[in-house]
Amino acid sequence: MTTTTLITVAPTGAESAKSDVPALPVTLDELVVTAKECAALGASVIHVHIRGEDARPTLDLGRLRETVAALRESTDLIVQLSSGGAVTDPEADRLRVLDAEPDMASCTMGTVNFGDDVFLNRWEFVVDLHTRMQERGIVPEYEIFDLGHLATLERLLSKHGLPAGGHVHVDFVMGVPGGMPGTTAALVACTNEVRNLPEGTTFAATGIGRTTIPVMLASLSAGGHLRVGMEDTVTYAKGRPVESNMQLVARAVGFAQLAQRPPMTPADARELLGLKT
Ligand code: KMH
Ligand code: ZN
Repeated sequence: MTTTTLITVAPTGAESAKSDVPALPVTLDELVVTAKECAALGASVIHVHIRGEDARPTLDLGRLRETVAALRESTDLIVQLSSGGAVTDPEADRLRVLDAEPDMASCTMGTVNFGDDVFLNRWEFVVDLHTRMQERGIVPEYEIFDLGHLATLERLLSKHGLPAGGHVHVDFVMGVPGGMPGTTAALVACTNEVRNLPEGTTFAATGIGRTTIPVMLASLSAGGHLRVGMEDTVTYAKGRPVESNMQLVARAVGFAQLAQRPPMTPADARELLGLKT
């Protein structure tokens, strides 16, 4: 089992409105301040969705490039752009995210019902994303919303080869209404399936909403890593809205320390994930 915990912060997402969640970082300045503070607490990766002037989700390439540059300039976090975007984003815009040349990008392994919406990830699109990332040396984080997505990943790797850097890292996104539940049983089912992936494959997990804490504890006890942040969690405890992403990262760091697997440094995370240093 790894002796340290890779902590990813997903500070913004594409689902919450700033008007509903005022603490959500939506401007570049808010994002940079959040990134610096989360890095100081122990995060090593930042999973980024950006917003436009109107605080609504956007995949505008110029803004994405500016964001990648600003995060690199002000932190040593690994910059992972979301290629998932919002459920309404067209495939071409999602592929264009790679032109912003992040260290990593998310790569979702299949279609899933997403609340009242559908998060569409056709096989041909998944192959296109994976192949373009291989060509450009962008390291994927494979997003797994359901058990079948791990079977899709096995198929993808056997037909189209390993990702850039050669290391496979997956993130179980649990508790989405329409995806797998955020339970220990579901996480164990996923870890059993991970055994069919290349040796050394690592996993992180995040639980949406009220599944945040059970998933965090299950992942740590199973030797996994953590993703936390306001993309996934806007309620800290019953009746208590999350005050900041730092509050969520601090809680994750506390749990990781209790598990005697303190936060991994960005340098160690780069090595683990097969990123060029
Ligand atoms: N916003 C969701 C529809 C990702 O970032 O790659 C997709 C998502 C996954 O958040
Ligand atoms: Zn995301």
